[in-house]
Amino acid sequence: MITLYTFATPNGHKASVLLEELGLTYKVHKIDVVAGENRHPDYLAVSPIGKVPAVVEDLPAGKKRRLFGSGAILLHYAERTGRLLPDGVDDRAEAMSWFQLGISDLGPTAVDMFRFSVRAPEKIPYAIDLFKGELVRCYTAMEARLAEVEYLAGTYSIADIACYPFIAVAGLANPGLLERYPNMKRWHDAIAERPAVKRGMAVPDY
Ligand SMILES: N[C@@H](CCC(=O)N[C@@H](CS)C(=O)NCC(=O)O)C(=O)O
Repeated sequence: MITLYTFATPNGHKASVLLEELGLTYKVHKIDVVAGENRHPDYLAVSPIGKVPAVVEDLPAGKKRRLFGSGAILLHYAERTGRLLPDGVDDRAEAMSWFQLGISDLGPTAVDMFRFSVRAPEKIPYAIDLFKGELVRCYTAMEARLAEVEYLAGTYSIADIACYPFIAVAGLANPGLLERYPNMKRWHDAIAERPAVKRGMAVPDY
């Protein structure tokens, strides 16, 4: 059995969308990061950095396998199932590049933008402008790519799952944003309609 430790956040949703897309059976253990449950020693044994998502999988003979971080979870299950990643060195290289844009650029930049523009007690224009500019770089790159192909890696893959939840939340928080990026909007709307994505984006259901 797979246990997904998660909360209703874009990084958590990457993992639940993936598990739904792959049709894997899993149970959900909600970790309330607002209440600080992610810093409890029991959870730090699962995710040493104390962030969601993480996964623990029961193996034969009482063994367990843990994975923490959305990137590790997406890659692990895509590789193990042989799904949601294109075949062929060139196509896979392109997929990895967009996957990493989601994991290393879009996600952390969006989180920092939220911290500095919403959470910070003192608003620092330099930081807000910096992260806004970095987000625009991500959106501009995705828009140009999606003007050429249907999905980031050509076919639907973990590259899309690595990016979609942060684009979805940005669209909700900034009405009119997606209209400025019509190809990204077309991509977003197509992914939003996927039944597995709808289920994954509703986890945890509290
Ligand atoms: N690199 C990690 C980042 C995970 C992350 O930042 N998770 C956030 C929720 S979206 C979190 O757990 N925040 C709690 C905290 O930072 O204390 C990933 O891709 O999963």
